[in-house]
Amino acid sequence: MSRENRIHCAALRNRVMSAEEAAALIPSGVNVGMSGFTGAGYPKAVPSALAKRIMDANVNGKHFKIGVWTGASTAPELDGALAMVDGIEMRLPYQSDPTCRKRINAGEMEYIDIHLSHVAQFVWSGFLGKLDIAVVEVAGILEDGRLIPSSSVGNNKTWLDQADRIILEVNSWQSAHLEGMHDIYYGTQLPPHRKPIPIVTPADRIGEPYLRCDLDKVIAIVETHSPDRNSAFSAPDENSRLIAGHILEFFQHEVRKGRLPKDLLPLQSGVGNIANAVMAGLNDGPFENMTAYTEVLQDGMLDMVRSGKLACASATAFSLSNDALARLNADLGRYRERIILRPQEISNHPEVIRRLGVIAMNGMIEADIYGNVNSTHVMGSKIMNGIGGSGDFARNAYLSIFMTPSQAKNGAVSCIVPMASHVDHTEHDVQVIVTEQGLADLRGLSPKQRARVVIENCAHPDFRPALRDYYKRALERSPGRQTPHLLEEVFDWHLRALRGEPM
Ligand code: 0RQ
Repeated sequence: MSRENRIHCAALRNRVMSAEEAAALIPSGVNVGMSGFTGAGYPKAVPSALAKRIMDANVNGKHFKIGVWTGASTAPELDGALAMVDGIEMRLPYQSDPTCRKRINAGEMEYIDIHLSHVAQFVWSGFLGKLDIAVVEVAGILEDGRLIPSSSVGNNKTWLDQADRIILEVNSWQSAHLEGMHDIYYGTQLPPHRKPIPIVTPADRIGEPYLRCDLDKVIAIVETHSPDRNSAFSAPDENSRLIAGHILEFFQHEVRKGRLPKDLLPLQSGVGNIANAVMAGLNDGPFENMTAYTEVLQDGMLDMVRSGKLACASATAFSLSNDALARLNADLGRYRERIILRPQEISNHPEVIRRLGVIAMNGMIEADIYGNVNSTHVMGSKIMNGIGGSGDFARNAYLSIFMTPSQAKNGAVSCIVPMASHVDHTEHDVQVIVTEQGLADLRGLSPKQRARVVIENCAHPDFRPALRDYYKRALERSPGRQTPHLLEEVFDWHLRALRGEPM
């Protein structure tokens, strides 16, 4: 992408400055709403300049920290840089940065893990305190001051609306052809004034292609020319291929039974390699004319748009490898007709997800034999990333599927356990569990019936005998119980793993 003038608003031209000058306008102690969602559309220059400033302040013995609110995960230039200098007091709502994760688990950074669809309304309602400053990347500024959104929308509408002061990063690396792809809905209200969100198919556009911005609040504009994170996906491994295969077979079965239409229902797909592999499987599979109502659009889904398998994809962000991005940019005009990027309170809106009948497919850390799912914590107390949108989708989906390899840590850890060490999605919101071993369809099963199917279909053969033994003894102890457990040993599995022994 060439460097070009993307600032067409004459009134804002005199607010252009360097990243260092803009960072100097952010004082310690403020809450900053930054753009960025799964490595796309985050500010590339101001956070790093601010990190440098924080480091200098720390050297001089000053305590400089800010609250960082985003759409979801960002990149080393934002989360990484600020966490490295211990500059984040409070982080929300989803992160996946290794340094952030370390700081959170060391008690050096507070972290609030909330459903992605809730963030905007929490801020509108004032539950999170005052939003002082917005730092938002855009692809350009129109003559009248409206903003062309970047490769993610996330919470940007809310940040621009709610913050007292605004810093814009105008990134000429982002394709100018993004213009027109977004659908920013300005009709959301707080109760008791809420109206229905008028989306009845994933392709519906209900808003406008630009972000509105009060020009009087803009205190700085920084021009950048820097790429998004664009991490490569690994080629689907054997486990991912098997998981994708089980899901495809299950969909075909559901279509034969008349429980899913032959073009399926709108797909939601979580982050990571397994989710990407499932999309690759669907791209090679028998279904045509599918749609997606999701939050992240990864390589696999982009390939499905390209092949025509996916008629339309609605999301809030891209999360692409460099190769996929090159394919997108080479033909963005064509993709723009079939891809819509929306604010995350709409991409993840429970009302819309329920109405459309979304098929939700998300990764997990572990599930227990009764179908409770842990998406966020390792061994019950260490945060991995966060719940992200998985709760928004799983709770409201027509079909909610969770997937994981049956084992982690080179076979030392079973991802099917007697009792999940932390629960993000209860048995009531989990309908299908899939591992490379097989698929457990839990719909219509009681807890005791579920336990048998989860152990026999999903657990790794190395752990199956111990799980059978646990369940058998729990049942013998209390045959009449709704959900039999041996409370005195239920976390022995995790305790063994914490001691470095095989579970
Ligand atoms: O850690 O890399 O240190 O070894 O967890 O595991 O197998 O690489 O799986 O990348 O698909 O992530 C749930 C974290 C899975 C993700 C989670 C360890 C494992 C490894 C990652 P190491 P994998 P994935 C839309 C939806 C919540 C948010 C969500 C996630 C690391 O899917 O963040 O769904 N989901 N959002 O070794 C101990 C176990 C383990 C384990 C895995 N049982 N015990 N460690 N690991 N299982 C997107 C957004 O909302 C933005």
